[in-house]
Amino acid sequence: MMTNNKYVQEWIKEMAELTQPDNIVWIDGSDEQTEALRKKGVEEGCLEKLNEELLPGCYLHRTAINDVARVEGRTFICTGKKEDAGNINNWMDPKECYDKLGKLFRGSMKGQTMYVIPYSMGVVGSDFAKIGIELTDSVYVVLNMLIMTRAGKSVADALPDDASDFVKGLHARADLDENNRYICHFPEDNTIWSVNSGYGGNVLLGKKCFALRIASYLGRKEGWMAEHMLILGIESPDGEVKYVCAAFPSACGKTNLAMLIPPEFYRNKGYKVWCVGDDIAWLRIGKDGRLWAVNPENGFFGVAPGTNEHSNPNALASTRKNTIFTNVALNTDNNTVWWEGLDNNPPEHCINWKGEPWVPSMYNKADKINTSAAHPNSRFTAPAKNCPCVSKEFDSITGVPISAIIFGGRRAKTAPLVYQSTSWRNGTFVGSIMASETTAAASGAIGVVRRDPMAMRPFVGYDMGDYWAHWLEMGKKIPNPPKIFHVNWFRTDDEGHFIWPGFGDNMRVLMWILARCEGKVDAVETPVGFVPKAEDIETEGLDVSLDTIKELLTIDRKSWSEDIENIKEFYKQVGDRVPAELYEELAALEERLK
Ligand code: OXD
Ligand code: MN
Repeated sequence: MMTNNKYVQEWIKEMAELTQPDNIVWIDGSDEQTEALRKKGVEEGCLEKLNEELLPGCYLHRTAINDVARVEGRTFICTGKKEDAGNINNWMDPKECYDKLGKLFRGSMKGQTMYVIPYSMGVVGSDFAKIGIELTDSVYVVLNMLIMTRAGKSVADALPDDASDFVKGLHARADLDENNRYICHFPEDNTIWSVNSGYGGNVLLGKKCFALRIASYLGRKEGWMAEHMLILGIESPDGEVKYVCAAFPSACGKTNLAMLIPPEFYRNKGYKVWCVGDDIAWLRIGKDGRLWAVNPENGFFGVAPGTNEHSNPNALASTRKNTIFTNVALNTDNNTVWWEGLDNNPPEHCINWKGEPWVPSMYNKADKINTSAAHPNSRFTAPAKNCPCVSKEFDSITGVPISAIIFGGRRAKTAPLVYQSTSWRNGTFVGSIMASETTAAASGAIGVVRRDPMAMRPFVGYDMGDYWAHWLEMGKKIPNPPKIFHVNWFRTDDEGHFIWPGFGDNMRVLMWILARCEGKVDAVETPVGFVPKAEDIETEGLDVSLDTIKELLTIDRKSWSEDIENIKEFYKQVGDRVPAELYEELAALEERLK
């Protein structure tokens, strides 16, 4: 045992009695142990070593074909009272769930090793940091957790002997049976049980399960916030850095925005962008009355397809060493990796994500999942310190002060390029009505609106209405709160083409947002909030006309009015804990749109 903490010892003993591993190994975080585990992974066949010259320290892993994404339908919040989990979450009675999953865990580690991973979300020693322990039978999970979190002996040492408030995570692959796959959270016991999956978001328990679902519950209890947000800093030529957080639904480009490269116009002036985080922010009120943020993670678990020299050179650079790739294609000519959208040269000899030989002619846009070389949700797990634009404050124990919170969605018509809410309360409303439209996927309707409040729909560990109430409550407590904005990079013209160039040019919108925070620029009042005057969006070096900017900033009253009906239905679905203040905001918006 690496600790004298008797709560840890007893819990591990109990879990070992349940799962019956042949032996138990503590993860110490040393290079020697990590290297030995990589070798073991290769021997066992769960990892393939990639070209050491081109991709030093990099490995490829393939999950089971039926196990390639988070499974929201099999994710449960197990609170004593069903109402506390709310209508948006799946709920199971805790006792029933422990019994049901106990049967699946029983004996599941026979013949295997149980790894004990002590890890910290946040820098050890920071007021933000929280400790968890994950028990797993998967070497792949261990190696990913060593990248995604601060893990090992230093964390075990930091856990006081009498602490019982660590997060207890148990994971077993079992039979990878999708019909018995469960990702269950017991916020009242600080516990997470995950069984029958080997895919990242379901099994790297520090990430979505702890840092969002359990942490959001703790944040409400303790007066802070756990959010699905990137954190980035914009450095001006005089060296001052201002920070913003942004929440977008999954697969809407958070990693790209977090690592953006400023347009040449700004680069020449000396502006820089620094990445603090690409997925999760923990926010606390600082002594100075501002809201401060840390990224509790230590790596990036990014979507590979679409990542390239143009879309995100910093992310690509982050994956060139000590990275684990999951479900991408293997180029067998040189033992490197490839994915759709990396470049226009698919390898001639390649093994696809399913482990089968693949040639470029197999690709069929209408059936991406079955015909692409890399799975559309294939991933890289890369250390944050690999990122060329990682912030100097990445390891700061105080975090960074936040000037603006930015919500965003993928809307063809409804939302303008950017608008500013009129208050924290109105901003909370803006977050609560966040939505994205489905894209041209292989199956399913195009343009269906999915409401995804604060991008937290799958990640709030309690009732959504209570979560909104917590936002409103926080607003009353923060003396100097960030301003709240909404952006939409995805507005299209009548032919369905994107109007805004996106990527690095999104910085032009961020600059308007910062100017608003500093009171340096006027805005136009509209029914939904403040929008920029078209000429205040910097277009130097951009091939977009003033008329196009005007179009991007128009408020389409008809589509907003239609949206109101959808919002009302959604609020009804969330249920009777929706705060009255948000209904008032909704009524006021409806009135202004008339
Ligand atoms: C993620 C997600 O993997 O949001 O970050 O799905
Ligand atoms: Mn995410």
